[in-house]
Amino acid sequence: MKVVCLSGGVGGAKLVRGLHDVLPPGDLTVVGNVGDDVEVLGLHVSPDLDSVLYALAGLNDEERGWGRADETWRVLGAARAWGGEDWFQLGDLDVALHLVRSQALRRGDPLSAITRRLAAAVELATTVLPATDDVLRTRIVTSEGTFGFQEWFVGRRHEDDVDAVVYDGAETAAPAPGVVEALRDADAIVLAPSNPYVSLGPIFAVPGIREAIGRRGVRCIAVSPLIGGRAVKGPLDRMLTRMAGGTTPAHVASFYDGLLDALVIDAADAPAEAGVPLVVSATLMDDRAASRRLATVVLEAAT
Ligand code: FO1
Repeated sequence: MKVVCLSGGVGGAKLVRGLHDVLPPGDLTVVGNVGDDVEVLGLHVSPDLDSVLYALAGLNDEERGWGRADETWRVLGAARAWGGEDWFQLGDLDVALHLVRSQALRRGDPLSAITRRLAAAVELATTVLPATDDVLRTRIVTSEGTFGFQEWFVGRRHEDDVDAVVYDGAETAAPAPGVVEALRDADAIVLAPSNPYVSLGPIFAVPGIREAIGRRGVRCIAVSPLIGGRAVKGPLDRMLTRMAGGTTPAHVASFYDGLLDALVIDAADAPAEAGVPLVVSATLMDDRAASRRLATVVLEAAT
């Protein structure tokens, strides 16, 4: 069963890992967000693609939610001592990946080709595609100004209320090679429990991706990123309250605007009415077994 999963970082990567575990090898394609990519110390960092790669390779730090397990921070400390920027924490092991990617980008290789090589280096059967090879950056509009995503999220600890989210470069971006084809050939499409504004929004903003999902003849299932109306991690509940008017399943479903055949919600959000069929399950993925269980529920809803 060929499945395409659109995913952001931390929460999305947990479902991706579950899908990867329960599907036959090679049946999963992940389309990842690049809107929160950032340049730090001259290195190109793709946090969401990296969260997916690290989770699939079993290299991720479960506790922190991003970056690698058994990480050390000596490079960052040394860079700080030389007067370098240290607002965005790059671990020593993590830096290795950014060095390899940045060198290849400078050589002119597309991000999709680089990501394919990185996935091959850790022998992943799952295909990981950036939504686009073009430069697309999420910007956060607040009353204090407009900030790059990481500047707001990490630098300002996502404390400013968000008035709007914009996707710089989206209008002229094209889907990365393989994205539209994977959506066209999929037996099911899954929208991971990622922040709709800043993780899935930038993917939908690439012309051709939402349209390809709209054209599908297969089921499209989303997993709500909220549990009991609260974000498991991050600012989504505040963003939804301010920009969509609430944090019920109906508010989550409204973001996907006619694309969904079902929304998987946590038992803590049921009963509810969302204008789409709801599947009630336990959606907290606090270990690998929970990721597999939720992936199984999603795949049942998708068939
Ligand atoms: N998140 C933080 O809150 N602080 C950091 O210093 C930080 C560094 C970082 C480095 C590499 C990486 O792949 C992710 C990193 N993240 C950090 C997480 C990241 O900002 C967000 O989780 C995602 O961009 C949101 O999807």
